[in-house]
Amino acid sequence: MAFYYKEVSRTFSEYLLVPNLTRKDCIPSKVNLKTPIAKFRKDEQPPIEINIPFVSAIMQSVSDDNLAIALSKCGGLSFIFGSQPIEEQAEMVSRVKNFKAGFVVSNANLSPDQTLKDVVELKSKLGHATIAITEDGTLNTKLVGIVTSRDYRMSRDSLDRKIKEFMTPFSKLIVSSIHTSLKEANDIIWEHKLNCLPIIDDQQHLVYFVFRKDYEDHKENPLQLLDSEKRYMVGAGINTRDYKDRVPALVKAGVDVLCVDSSDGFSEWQAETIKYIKEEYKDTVKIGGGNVVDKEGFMYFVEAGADFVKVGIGGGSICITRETKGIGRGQASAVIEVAQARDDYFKETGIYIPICSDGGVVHDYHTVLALAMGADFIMMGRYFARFDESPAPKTKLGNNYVKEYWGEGSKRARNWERYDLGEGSNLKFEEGVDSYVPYAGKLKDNIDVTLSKIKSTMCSCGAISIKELQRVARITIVSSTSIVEGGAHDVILKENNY
Ligand code: RVP
Repeated sequence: MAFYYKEVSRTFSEYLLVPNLTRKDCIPSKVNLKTPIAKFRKDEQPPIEINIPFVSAIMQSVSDDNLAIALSKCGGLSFIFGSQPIEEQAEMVSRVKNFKAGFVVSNANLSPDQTLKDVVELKSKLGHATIAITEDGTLNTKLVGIVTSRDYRMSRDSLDRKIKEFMTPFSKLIVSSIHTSLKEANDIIWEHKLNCLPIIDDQQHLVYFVFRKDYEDHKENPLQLLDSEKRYMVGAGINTRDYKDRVPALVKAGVDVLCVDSSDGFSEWQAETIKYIKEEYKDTVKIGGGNVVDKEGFMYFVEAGADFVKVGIGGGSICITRETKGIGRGQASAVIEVAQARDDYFKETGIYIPICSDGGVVHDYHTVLALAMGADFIMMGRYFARFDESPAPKTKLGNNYVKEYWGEGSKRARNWERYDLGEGSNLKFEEGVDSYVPYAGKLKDNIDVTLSKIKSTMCSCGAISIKELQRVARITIVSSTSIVEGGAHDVILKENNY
């Protein structure tokens, strides 16, 4: 006879946190959200920690190098999507690792024989006020000047005026060499009252600009996630088919952590993949696996040698696995059971294996619930797809801007490896949809708001760290009637609320 769970399968919206006493020293500015993402022993420092408990989903519409840089700047980590050719994924990883905070590669470049009209057009297309003028308008030739809005007057200058007549020529520019550090560049900017400093190589090619505003920006990111060489940290997704080729390329590109990406990860293929990587690279490569929804799945990964385990089947906003295959489990129930298994294993062995709650976060408070229920960190797709930095196209739907967001199990992504049951390279049916999500602006602005909410909730629960929250949280199930009570009710809402 089949096994029947005694408990109902539940999701985050069915729970609430009950406040504890808030001590006077328990204030949002004291909350520390640092959290481990790879296995460690009791009394040892975790080998990798992230500064905020958020990672971005292994999805084409979410995690490319651009989003990875933006998220790492804020203290989180992206897992660059694996459903792309090996070289392209490795190239994305390497772009994150080689990104120099504060150093910007100029994409607004013209030649001296072009005109003010070209300047105006480029400025309105890209939104940049500083344009590099090079011999042939590309970065492959010498820098011969720059143009900023101080160099021309729209009210007087004719649009066909040649750039060479009004640019600030190279001879009058203050420039610096590629060996300049960000701190030195900033000192030069201040000393000479510049808005930007061109950084050139020994052939006078423009390598970067350093802008005054970017330095300030850099200082505003105290939580940025850096490796020991002060490079941004980044993760990447892999599959159970081409890992023998993909992993070496990603490692060479400098990836910090890997994750085997699968909708249902409780499989011999995943164990084989993780064991192979651990044998090849020992502990120099950190690798997580998933997804699982119960203790058995978690323990299977533990035995395979996983550094972290990802939890969740069917809860993703674009995921229809539960509808198509009838498998899965409410995200809250899955996290609660796996967290218990992790704690039991830690008690028995002194080895702590972090768990990641993946998918199904709809409201910001769901993230605090996931943490309180035992997740060490949280993977989100829909949340990040909405931002400027995600690779998803932005478009207008009716009167509103939206971003496209498609599942890895959709026809659009064609990521058959994620759903592979050992039988070949095609997607027989879809497990994900193609959709829109409301456009929400810059990643940092949104993360700041979400983090403020999390910290505030944690203070109400009397906790200033994730571990403390997990120890002291009191969680209650809510009835469907009390869920109604939790929103605005029995009032006539004015327009533009929320
Ligand atoms: P969400 O944050 O709710 O949008 O969920 C994102 C998660 O959904 C991903 O991290 C992944 O586990 C899962 N996913 C991605 N594609 C699909 C699918 O097509 N079914 N599901």
